[in-house]
Amino acid sequence: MKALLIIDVQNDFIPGGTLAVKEGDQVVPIINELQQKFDFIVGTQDWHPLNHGSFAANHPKKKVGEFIDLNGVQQILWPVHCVQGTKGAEFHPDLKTDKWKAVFQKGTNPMVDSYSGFFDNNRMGDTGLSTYLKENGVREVYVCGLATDYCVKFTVLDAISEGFKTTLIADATRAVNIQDNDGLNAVKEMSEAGAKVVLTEEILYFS
Ligand code: VGL
Ligand code: ZN
Repeated sequence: MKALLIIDVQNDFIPGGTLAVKEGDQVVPIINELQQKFDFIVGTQDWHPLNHGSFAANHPKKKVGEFIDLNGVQQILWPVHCVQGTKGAEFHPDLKTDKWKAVFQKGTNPMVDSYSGFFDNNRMGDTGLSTYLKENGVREVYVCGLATDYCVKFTVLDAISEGFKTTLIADATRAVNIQDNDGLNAVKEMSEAGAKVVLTEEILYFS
């Protein structure tokens, strides 16, 4: 069985949010259409406590975009975003969620960031997503959402390493692009790691 993984389509990653991804809102109608083609859909949600170690605000004298060592892992510092229970952490109001089987929350441990929907950045914490998919007979995953160069990328790389046949739906993602080409480089990296890269129209018209 194939599953659609919808990564972090949350208000803080949409223009107007605290960690706005340029054109992040444009993936919403695309992902809504894609959902018609899948019977097994799972969402992920960046879900940080206010004291999360990835927030620049929690490190005196440090600024957004600077790097720190967070418990042995190099960590870029972000603005406060997707705090548990806030509007910014909610899914985009137009995103359809009625068919979703489950939501996996990540980034809940203040000591380590978690870009991937599967594992923490130090690979210690496991959200349970891999086991859940396997228990439900899922062998193939299609990944979309935000952001191409962080949570989508690391979810795709972990999906491959967990043995799933993995497809990136490239036009159903947008990148943070701290450097201009981060999104493109991320797509290249996912492709080189073994992900198939497709466009939404291929799925809508040929599956
Ligand atoms: C994300 C940065 C920090 C993402 C989450 O969803 O791509 N990026 N936290
Ligand atoms: Zn985050």
